Amino acid sequence: MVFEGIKEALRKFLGHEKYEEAVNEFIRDLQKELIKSDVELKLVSEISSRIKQRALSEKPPIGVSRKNWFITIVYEELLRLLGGEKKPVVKPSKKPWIILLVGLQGSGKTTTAGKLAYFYKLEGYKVGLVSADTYRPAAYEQLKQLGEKIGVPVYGEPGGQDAVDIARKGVEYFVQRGFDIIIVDTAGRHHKEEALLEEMREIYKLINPDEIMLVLDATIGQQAYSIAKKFNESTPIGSIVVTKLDGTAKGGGALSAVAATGARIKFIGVGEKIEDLEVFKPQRFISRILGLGDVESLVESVRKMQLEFTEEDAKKIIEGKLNLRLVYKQLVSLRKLGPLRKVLQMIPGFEYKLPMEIDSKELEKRLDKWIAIINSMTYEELDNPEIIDKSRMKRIAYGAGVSIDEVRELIKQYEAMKKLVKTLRRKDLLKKLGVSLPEGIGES
Ligand SMILES: Nc1nc2c(ncn2[C@@H]2O[C@H](COP(=O)(O)OP(=O)(O)OP(=O)(O)O)[C@@H](O)[C@H]2O)c(=O)[nH]1
Ligand SMILES: [Mg+2]
Repeated sequence: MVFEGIKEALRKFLGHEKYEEAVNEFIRDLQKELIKSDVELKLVSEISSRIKQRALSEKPPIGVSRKNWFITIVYEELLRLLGGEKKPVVKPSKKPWIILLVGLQGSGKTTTAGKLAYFYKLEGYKVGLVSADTYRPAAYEQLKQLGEKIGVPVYGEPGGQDAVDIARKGVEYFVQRGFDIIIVDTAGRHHKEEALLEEMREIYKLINPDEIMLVLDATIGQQAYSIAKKFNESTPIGSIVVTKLDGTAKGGGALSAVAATGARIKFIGVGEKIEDLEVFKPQRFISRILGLGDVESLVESVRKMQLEFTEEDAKKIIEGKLNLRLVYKQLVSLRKLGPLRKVLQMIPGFEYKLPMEIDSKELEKRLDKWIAIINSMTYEELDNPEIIDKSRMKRIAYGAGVSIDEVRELIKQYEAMKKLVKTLRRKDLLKKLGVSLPEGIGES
């Protein structure tokens, strides 16, 4: 698997004690891994300096621990390398849709033509295949056999010489018969690249395809970048298929071809069989190489940080069922409302109790710290704060980027808060404050 070592690097990062050192070490490991899997050197240096710059200068959003923030940055930058967030569109936007497959010799064009035909057929499209390869002796036979296996008609001229003419006639043939998708396989068997590119250009001009797909062999290494660039200069590449990603750790070159063309990887080939084609999902791919099952949803939650403090939560607090999760939600909701002083002033009965000298900025800072601290606790710790011993405190403090004393302080505050709620209940103060209690609560 490509980028296999990134997982290990991230694991190391998470166990590290000092943030800056951890970042630097992770970046070194990442560079090694990207180079090992043939990502182009310029891209390697670009991505590492971006990650470093962001990790050391950007501040995590409120409520996000530095560790999680860092993972988010790595995720986003890897995603950028692969062309960004947008999912590839595999559904043709018109009919007929003509796909021209291009690529070097042996890259997997013919195999991919068959796989694509099968994929689209299963999606309910009427698909035709055209063999415009007059160089490989048995090219037409190869495609015809594939077509027969999946019940897709193949146009070709055994022994034909003029690839450009065959391509034109093949497309015409299927268009006249009302086919939805027409896939044109071309030759890669040129000794000189220039002649190959020229033939491709001619076919391109004549059949006017809706999509040019570049087929890239994952094992090709660093050259992938320049090959993709060259193809793109001669005919505008619309999408990329990376083949043979099964069983190679060196797909980085092919994956970084995206950066050379601006085209998106649409499919990946993961085996020799006709069904071994996958729609490429960059998000899932990156989650997989980061080895954190659920990076996607982590990133999602880091971005949103939308926690609503519900009425039910309020009821729980009044009932004395206060726990750190509730405190957390409350803190985050509070912070989302805006400047603290204003917020406090909106609470009836509170305005005159606010001493003038209170430094709301200072308070805000403290709240932000608390949020970060709670954020680096485990669910178990949130539910039973009493299990938080010295070594847990140390871990939490590191994750939140605060001192151990600050963690201890929060827990103390929490205990005090819990006691206060109990007192309020007992003394029936809540009623006086205008908070109506649910039936049977607050009488104890
Ligand atoms: N493991 C693996 N093998 C593949 C994949 N795609 C293609 N191949 C193999 O790669 C070899 C070349 O595939 P072709 O489809 O003939 O390549 P081509 O680009 O059409 O080659 P030319 O027509 O000579 O330019 C064949 O042995 C395929 O079985 C893949 O995703 N995984
Ligand atoms: Mg072929």
